Amino acid sequence: MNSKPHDSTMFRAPAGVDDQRGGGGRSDHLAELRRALQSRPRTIPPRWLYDDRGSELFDEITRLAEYYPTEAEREILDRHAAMIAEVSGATTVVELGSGTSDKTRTLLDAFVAHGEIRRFVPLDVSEATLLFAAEVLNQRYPDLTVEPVVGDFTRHLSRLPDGGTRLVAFLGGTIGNFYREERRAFLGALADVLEPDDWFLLGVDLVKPVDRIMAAYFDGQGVTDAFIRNSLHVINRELDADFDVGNFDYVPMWDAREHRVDMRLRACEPECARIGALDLEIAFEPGEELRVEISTKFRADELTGELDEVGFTDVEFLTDANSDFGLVLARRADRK
Ligand code: AVJ
Repeated sequence: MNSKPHDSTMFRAPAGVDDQRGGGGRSDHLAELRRALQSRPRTIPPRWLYDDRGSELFDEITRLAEYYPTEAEREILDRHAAMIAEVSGATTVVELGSGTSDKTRTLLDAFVAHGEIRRFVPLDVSEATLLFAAEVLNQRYPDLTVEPVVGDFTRHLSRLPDGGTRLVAFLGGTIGNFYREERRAFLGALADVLEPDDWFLLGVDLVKPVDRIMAAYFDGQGVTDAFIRNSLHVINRELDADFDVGNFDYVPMWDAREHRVDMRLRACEPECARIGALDLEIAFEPGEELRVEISTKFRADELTGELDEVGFTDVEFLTDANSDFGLVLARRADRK
């Protein structure tokens, strides 16, 4: 990558900022959205959920009484972070996705106390988020090198820096957003960039009685409804579109075969939406649906099998007292 003109002494310029050759630029996202809107059922890729308002709404979701995953994962991390630091002996911790959460701090506190960590690498699509995270973390952990990488974890895992023993954390259950094939591709790509004896720490929501799951995605205050609906506001604003956001109902469904929540928007009245930036018009019949997000729930044995298939080994499944959520620690197997 080209050097930036104003490297700060506090942190290096994030890798990847000047490098759009690997894809992941706006035109990729537009092409992806066009395909998604024209497929059946029509879909919207989850990236369109997260503008500033979307991030705020998701934050609000994590504080809802019905939304159990955040607390459950925190409980597991509180209990096991020290063991994870010790067993892995990682000298570099990588976090895919957000970089300033208190979960990151729980993890880093344990690694710093253990004494082997040298470097923290947050990977995120937002350069602003990364620079803020780097600054906060540099204050809290003066002996740690914070080396942010701008990138999309579905495309830019090759941007992760080499060296030492690495532990890659992918928390929060975000992997539940992937379809089966996307998940396999992601896990395979991650296994491919890791060296034998590097580690993977993965947060996953677990299969449980459906009423508890659905309560978490159909909360009484309508926060999840607003969060899913916000994707249309984002597309309207960023892509010169004219979706009539109020013409859609939020309908979360449980897909028992794939054990996942399927979050859709359903058109009430006929609608013809125009997306200026795509030069595309889409007609909705009343009742026609737009799938915005899925949230897959996992069984320990199935996930262990998937990890094993792509090249992870020694899979250890940690759960909270209620067995609501899983934190999976796995090691990259030796290459044969
Ligand atoms: C951020 C993907 C883990 O699937 O539970 C929460 C997103 N969507 N409520 C999840 C979400 C609606 C969340 N993840």
